[in-house]
Amino acid sequence: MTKVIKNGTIVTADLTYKADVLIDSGKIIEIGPNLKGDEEIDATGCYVMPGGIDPHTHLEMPFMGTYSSDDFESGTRAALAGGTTMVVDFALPAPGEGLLEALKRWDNKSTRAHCDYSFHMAITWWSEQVFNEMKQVTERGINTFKHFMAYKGALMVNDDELYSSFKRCAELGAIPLVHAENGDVVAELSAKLLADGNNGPEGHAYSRPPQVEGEATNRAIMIADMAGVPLYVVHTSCEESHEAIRRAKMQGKRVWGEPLIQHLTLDESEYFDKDWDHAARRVMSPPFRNKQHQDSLWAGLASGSLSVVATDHCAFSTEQKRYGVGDFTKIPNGTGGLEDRMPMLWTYGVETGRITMNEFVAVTSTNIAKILNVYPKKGAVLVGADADLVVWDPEATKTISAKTQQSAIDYNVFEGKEVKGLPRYTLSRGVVAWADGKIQTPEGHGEFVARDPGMPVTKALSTWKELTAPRPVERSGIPATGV
Ligand code: DUC
Ligand code: ZN
Ligand code: ZN
Ligand code: ZN
Repeated sequence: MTKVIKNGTIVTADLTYKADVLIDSGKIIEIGPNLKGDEEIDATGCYVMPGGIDPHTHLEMPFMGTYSSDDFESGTRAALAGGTTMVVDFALPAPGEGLLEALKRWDNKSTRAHCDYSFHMAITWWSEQVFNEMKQVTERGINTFKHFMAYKGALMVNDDELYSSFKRCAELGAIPLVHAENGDVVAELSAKLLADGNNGPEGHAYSRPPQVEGEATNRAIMIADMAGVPLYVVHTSCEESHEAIRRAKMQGKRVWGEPLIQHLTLDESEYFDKDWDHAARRVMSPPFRNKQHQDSLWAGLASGSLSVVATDHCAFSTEQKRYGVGDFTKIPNGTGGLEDRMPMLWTYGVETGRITMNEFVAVTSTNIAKILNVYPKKGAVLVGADADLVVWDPEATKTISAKTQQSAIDYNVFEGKEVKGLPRYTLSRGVVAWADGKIQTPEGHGEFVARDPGMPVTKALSTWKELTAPRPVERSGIPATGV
């Protein structure tokens, strides 16, 4: 059975043109005018784009005394509703737990996915076991390792551990990811705020100023450089961090930055809402920033100094947020966004003229597919690629509301926002997965996407090491030692 998407305009990261797309057995088999197939999907008035890839989700994650509320079922349903056809979730070993042990838990949870998925592996502690298991993890098709420079006493790793793990990544051809915030300073500031009686959700923002993020981003970039490995900085939220990434790029380092749709469109005033619940629901790390930081992130997307727009989807209900009444450090950190990332970015980016349609495809799909080494299987409209596609209706509108969302939680941080630009159909490996406001693929349709170790980019990075390798100096006239 073949399927043909007819009368649409194909939009990729570099081209816009009219053509039909013929699909068989989950793959694109032909692109061109007047194609025929057994089944037709009408894309009149629509753009046909690569399905979105969200490389940053936390589904059913044990965190801060609870579990994030969207699991692989509701999370991937939300993804498809918003035009995203692949998510990359973080397998998170408890400190002391083996990586393969944690991976087993993620394998079990992800059997319920409606769309394709992959994992990053988090390094939350360091030992010979972790060193050895990193190789087995890459052999399972996971070529990215995440490091938390914050969450002291829980997930945080220190600089010696960062350097060891980054060097191991370099050996394995894997890429390290960092959550860049100075966890020591955050802990100090939090304690001081609480001691002074500032225990409300706004204390969360005060405890994590842009400087803690800028400092950690700079530090991670320098450590990655010394380890001879590229670096991917998750949730870049401020100019200080963006500046470090820009500078590194200008120096020829392979460093990528990932702003979130939340940081691009919501600002710090949310924390000063009179309603405790309103503010607490928006507590995430890093926190929302002011307009100048937002302008910096938008400029980064337009200029190419920032590469990917993600969500860090980590949804907690109002009830879970209330664990932090009287102590903001106990508010589970995280916000949702999987369903809204693409419509919000289209509305606030493409509709406003801040980014082009082609840049939209680049930052929601193609760039990350290349970084993660799954291009052109994913992130492409090309013959041979997986038919993970979105038929995007630029005229469709809706008002975002918790009442109609797919996410399992009881609110939406974008509540009331009017969006223009929505999926008419989302296809996952050639199967219509979202249509008519409903999920169409069953639980378990999603498959694990293995990613090759031996990233070409990591092999290209030997300059620093060669320039700075220790060389013995031949000396004459060695002074005599003391009497
Ligand atoms: N930040 C969050 O807000 N939630 C999950 C983890 C993180 O780093
Ligand atoms: Zn993080
Ligand atoms: Zn409110
Ligand atoms: Zn995260």
